[in-house]
Amino acid sequence: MDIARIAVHESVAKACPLEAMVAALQGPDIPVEIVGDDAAFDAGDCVVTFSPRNAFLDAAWVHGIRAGYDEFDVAAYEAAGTALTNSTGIHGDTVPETVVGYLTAFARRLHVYRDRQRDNDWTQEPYDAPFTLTGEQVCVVGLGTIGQGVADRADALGMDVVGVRRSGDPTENVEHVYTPDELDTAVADARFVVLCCPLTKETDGMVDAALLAQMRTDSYLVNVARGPVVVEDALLNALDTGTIAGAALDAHWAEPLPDDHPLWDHESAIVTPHVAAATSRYHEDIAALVRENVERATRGESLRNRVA
Ligand code: NDP
Ligand code: 7N6
Repeated sequence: MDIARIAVHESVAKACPLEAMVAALQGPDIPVEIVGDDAAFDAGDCVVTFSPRNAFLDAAWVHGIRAGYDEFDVAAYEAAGTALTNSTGIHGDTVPETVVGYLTAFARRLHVYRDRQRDNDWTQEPYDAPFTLTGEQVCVVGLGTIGQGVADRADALGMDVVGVRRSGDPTENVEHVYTPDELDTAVADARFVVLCCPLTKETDGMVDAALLAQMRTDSYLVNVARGPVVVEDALLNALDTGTIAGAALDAHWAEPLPDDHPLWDHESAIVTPHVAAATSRYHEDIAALVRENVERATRGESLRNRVA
């Protein structure tokens, strides 16, 4: 594959400044330019993008700057012979650190005190509300780059770590690995269930009313995966009725989360605007992946992170 141009689609601005991405991708040989929705592509193009567009199918290769590629039509890429790569592998610190933040907030009640601080309110939580992460069980659903990072940190905090992955393969710092058909059992004893899996036809709606009912009433759900992995009404009902104790959501059913969405005002929910992976060096991490693959393409080698 001979790459003659790297086209940075304007949707990249959803994750990082376009100019920073262009600068990070600059090399001696291949021109890098920003393109909009009116651009045309050909077999010399590598497109770097946040969102899919039909016109990208005319390029040689499209790089999605997210780990999740659920918005891309993989079959169309395969039919067109256009390579599609994703950005898994770069979120092993950012997202897990955010998850540790959610877990710590719930255990030490930090989200409650931040709310009260706005009203100069000194009220302390009931004696039996705070707990320590140490000794609590976390179930990590999806044990790839992000799930492994969560498991490593949870283990270091003295938590009891179980997890779920398709293969069921043993995983470092995870005491017991379940397969997806054992999800009910996997979540049953956990104080925290952390979703770190991709959105696929298997995971769409995976966390439904029945699964939430399997969880402990004092447990917390964390979703850093994709909104539709969780059934929206089922979660809202579970929070309202005390089926579970709370939830932290970075990934939502509609983004931005609508102004009038009940989650905004739910005191047992932590809502973040899909920023679990945000960092001031996101453009550099993406550019390193793209540059490595440009070199591979030049040498006629297979692309890293190729998903179509
Ligand atoms: P990886 O591909 O490294 O890991 C995915 C993991 O999910 C694998 O362990 C895989 O199992 C597991 N998995 C797949 N299907 C299922 C299933 N049905 N049940 C349980 N586990 C399953 O991906 P990443 O860790 O890089 O990212 C995971 C997802 O997180 C992304 O697809 C994206 O949707 C989301 N994400 C969100 C971010 C945010 O900002 N909130 C940032 C980055 C990613 P196996 O190992 O057996 O194949
Ligand atoms: C953008 C990260 C992913 O799948 O959802 C995340 O990688 C987006 C900063």
